[in-house]
Amino acid sequence: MVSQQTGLTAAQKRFYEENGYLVLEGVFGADECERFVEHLEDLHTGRKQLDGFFQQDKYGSRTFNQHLYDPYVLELFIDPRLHRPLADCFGDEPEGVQTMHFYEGSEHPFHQDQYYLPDCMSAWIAMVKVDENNGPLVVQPGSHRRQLITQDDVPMTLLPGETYELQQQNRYFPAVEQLVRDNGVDAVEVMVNAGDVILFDGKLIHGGAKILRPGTRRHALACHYIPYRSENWERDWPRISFDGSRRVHYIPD
Ligand SMILES: O=C(O)CCC(=O)C(=O)O
Repeated sequence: MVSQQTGLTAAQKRFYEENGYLVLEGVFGADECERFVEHLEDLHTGRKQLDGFFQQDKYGSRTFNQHLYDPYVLELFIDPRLHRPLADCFGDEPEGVQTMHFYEGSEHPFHQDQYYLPDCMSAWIAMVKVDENNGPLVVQPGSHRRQLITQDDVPMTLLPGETYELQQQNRYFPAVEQLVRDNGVDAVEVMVNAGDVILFDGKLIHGGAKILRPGTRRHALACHYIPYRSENWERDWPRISFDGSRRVHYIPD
């Protein structure tokens, strides 16, 4: 059953503004999720070939920006059912900029997506039931209204001999951990069903919770968007509108 084609209700908006995240239930149907999982598993095992397909073993097995070479992922990324909810959160037209498909829970340490992608927010689509067994998202409610750690605070520029992974492990993640403690609010794990979507603010502190049953599949497509008016875009990936049009650079009106 298709729902959430329209915008957020006043209560949903209030919850999102206060907590920095919101679960939209049943946005995608069970059949859609099953077909998508089958597609991803076929690619994973090599039963299906697709030019450009590659998987990274980074925070679990995942793909990066698959929408750039896989029409199936692109279709979900700019699915009309996500359009109004995202526009309501932004107060502006959303443009899709990045996708990550996770085959497994990530156990990704706490972070804020706007450290990497300024101005962004996410629609995280659960393709299977996600609970403590396969590693749900864990969020610190309200942290989007507190400090955002930026690259001015923790420079991305590598020190001599430092790799990106070490920069993250030794400098960025500890800074976020400190902020979690300073914010002093308990983090919550967000359990969802297949077809549910978690919308969350790019300033919200979140990560991948501990996986109780390692090796369990946890198919989820994390979609990242920025507002149309955002001038903060320095990458050469396209900004994709919900009508499918693309632009690479911000061009002032
Ligand atoms: O799916 C996860 O476990 C983590 C996702 C995440 O951190 C993100 O989408 O920014």
